[in-house]
Amino acid sequence: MKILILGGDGYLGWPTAMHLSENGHEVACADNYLRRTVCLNEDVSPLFPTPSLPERAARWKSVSGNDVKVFIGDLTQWDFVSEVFGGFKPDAIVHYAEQPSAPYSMLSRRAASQTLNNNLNTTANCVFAVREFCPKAHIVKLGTMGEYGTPDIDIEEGWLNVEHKGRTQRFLYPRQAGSLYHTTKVMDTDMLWFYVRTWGLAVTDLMQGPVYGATTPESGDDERLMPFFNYDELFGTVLNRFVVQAVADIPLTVYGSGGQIRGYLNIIDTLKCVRLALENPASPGELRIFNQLTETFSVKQLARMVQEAGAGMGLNVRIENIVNPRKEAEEHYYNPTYTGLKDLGLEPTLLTGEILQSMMALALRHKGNIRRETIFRGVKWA
Ligand code: USQ
Repeated sequence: MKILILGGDGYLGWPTAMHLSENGHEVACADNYLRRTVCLNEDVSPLFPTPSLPERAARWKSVSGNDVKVFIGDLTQWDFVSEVFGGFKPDAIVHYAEQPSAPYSMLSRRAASQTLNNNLNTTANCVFAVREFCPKAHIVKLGTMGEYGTPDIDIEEGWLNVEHKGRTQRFLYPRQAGSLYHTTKVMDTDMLWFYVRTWGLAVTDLMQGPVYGATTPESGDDERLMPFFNYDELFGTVLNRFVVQAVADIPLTVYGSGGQIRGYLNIIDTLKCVRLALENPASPGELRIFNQLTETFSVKQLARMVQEAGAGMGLNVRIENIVNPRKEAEEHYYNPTYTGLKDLGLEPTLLTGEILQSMMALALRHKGNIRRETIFRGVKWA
């Protein structure tokens, strides 16, 4: 297939580009370097430097022989969107092109506005471009488990049958997001559902939990092919942060009691899930939703696992419960269904001490780059 990755420079975009091209697809990436720009503006940096997208594409070509086409520009601008879609004419689109940080979306009015403008306008432009340039193309959109929040009932895979006064209807499962970033993903889902009903688009919406890891089969140990590995408060997801804190002798920053449960997955499984969704597309007029996680943990469970894996490497990892800067339930029920992707063939890569130790070994190699002042700045929700 010809697959266009929107947000191809990001934490998941670049590894997905390599993975799909290695699996025989023709791949193009579009990105405006939003992540790089915001990191620069907010003075946070990844654990090791990440070459530009054309540099990574050239390196990937030299090691694998696979081409990845690169478009640099802003997908909120229609001229650029029409150049990319009109030029490449994809069979499928993977849409990652969003401001991905919950804390950043809560930082200031400006950051909130940037998150709204970027995330909603890229999704709208993607929908309009599909209609204009490739109406049969399948859109695979990255959503988030955070759209559902932490309801006191089981979380179904996207939809809920509601019986009311003797009649029934299938609705999108109720959403109650926990940050403005997560709210933009709820709005994306609503927008896509509207255009699926109205224009008959084929869409898969992947409700993904926090991802961890940096190494994929395609990157191997070559750090120039690895994604951004952020560990700062704005862009680091919790497990990547804990691994870096462990090697830097910074107490693990467990927010509040640490009873917050989320669904996690290894970056390797993100790639497998996205490929499975692409190779088994939704039908025209269908909004198909999968919950994309492989196991659930509370934050305190993760902290203990990191502590134990660190001990195995001779590290004395400390855990600190700090006042939670976010507004979220710290003790709650959490029981999501996640069978759809396994039914398509996903074999999960579960979290082990060995995986944690390999992440710590990577962090140890770059210990000198760790900027302690970026670990916690206390972006408050309320
Ligand atoms: N947490 C801590 N200590 C930390 C950082 C986080 O206790 O130092 C806690 C948070 O309070 C939260 C949990 O760990 O309860 C997960 O936080 P996170 O920062 O790893 O993830 P989150 O902000 O929810 O967002 C991340 C990604 C986002 C993705 C989402 C999946 O940034 O792109 O959509 O994970 S989910 O959370 O399931 O919606």
